[in-house]
Amino acid sequence: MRLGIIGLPQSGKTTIFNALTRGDRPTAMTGGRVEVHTAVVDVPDTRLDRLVEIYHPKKISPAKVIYADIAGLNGSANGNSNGNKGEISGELINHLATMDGFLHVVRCFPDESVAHIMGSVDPQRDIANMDTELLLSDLIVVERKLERLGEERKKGGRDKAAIEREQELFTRLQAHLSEEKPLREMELTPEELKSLSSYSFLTLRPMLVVLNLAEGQDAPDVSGVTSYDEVVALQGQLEMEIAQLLPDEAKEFLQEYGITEPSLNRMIQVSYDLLGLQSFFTVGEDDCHAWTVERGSTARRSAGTIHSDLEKGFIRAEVVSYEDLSSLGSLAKAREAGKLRVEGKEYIVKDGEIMHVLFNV
Ligand SMILES: Nc1nc2c(ncn2[C@@H]2O[C@H](COP(=O)(O)OP(=O)(O)OP(=O)(O)O)[C@@H](O)[C@H]2O)c(=O)[nH]1
Ligand SMILES: [Mg+2]
Repeated sequence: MRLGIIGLPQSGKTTIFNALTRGDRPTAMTGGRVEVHTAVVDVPDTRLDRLVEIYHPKKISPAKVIYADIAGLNGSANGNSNGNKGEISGELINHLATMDGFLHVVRCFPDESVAHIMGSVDPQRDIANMDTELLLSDLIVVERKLERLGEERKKGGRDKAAIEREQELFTRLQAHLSEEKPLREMELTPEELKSLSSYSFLTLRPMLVVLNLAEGQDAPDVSGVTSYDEVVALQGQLEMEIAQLLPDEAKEFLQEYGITEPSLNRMIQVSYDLLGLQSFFTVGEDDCHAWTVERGSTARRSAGTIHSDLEKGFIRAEVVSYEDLSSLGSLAKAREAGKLRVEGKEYIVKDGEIMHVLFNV
């Protein structure tokens, strides 16, 4: 699963990317150039920490998400402060199209020494501009498709009913986008969604707004701008500095500031949720492992993420909730207490459950 970090130039994308990766990429101006950096990031999970406490495994395997720092969008669909209007370049679209969701970093920090492309700091305006830019990009795709369908219909060739069905769908998309509403807010059937999957519509993907605050700054109210799914606020620069400290130093630092958990962790968890993902665990002295599955996955499908043999030869799974295992302290005790359930292949696995799969190939 891949999440794209987008935002206006100099909004703090690379700063937050560095915080995520404990990296130190230069946060210098990319000058509007398209530039992409990718990294695999562990999803922090206090439940996995607790399981590690119980098992002391040789190996710890957290869930992972890929983040990409994507520079190059400039929110200029409506014209920027220089009056420049622009379409998103093909190169940039290609990068954006490979993402499963977006984190929109919005500058809130005031800093005279960091130039703002719009000449002033205004989070509401920047959110709206980015939304519009993505929306217009989708609208262009829809309108081109409608033109082509019109021509196809005149020429004949393909099945007329199929063309009409597509025309009907794309006309609905056009109407929706024209009302400045992202496609993810549209009611689409699974078949329609599937037929759209080859078009890489940007506003179909989930969107998390990340308010990048200065140290001690209160988060502005952006509830009036409604087209994102979730919003988190964090102090980008501070989070980056914490991430670059050694773990012990970071702990001390957090205590000093009275922070129980860095907001960055929350941002990662929220983005994981936003992608419709959940974790289940396998435990043992060799490995405590968080596995990623889509919410609503069956036990058999989930077993397949561990290994395809487990899916093919699935017999049954022993399942215990995280809460029960955490309080009872071992699978054996959970079994004694009758908390270890035996579930079949169609069982819908819940977030945080610990699973032991029995299989035969
Ligand atoms: N004061 C302050 N400065 C910040 C903060 N976050 C980023 N900056 C500064 O803002 C500038 C831009 O930050 P970057 O992280 O490079 O921003 P970007 O979005 O990656 O910029 P481009 O790659 O050019 O689009 C740098 O000089 C950062 O040091 C913050 O939370 N507070
Ligand atoms: Mg950058």
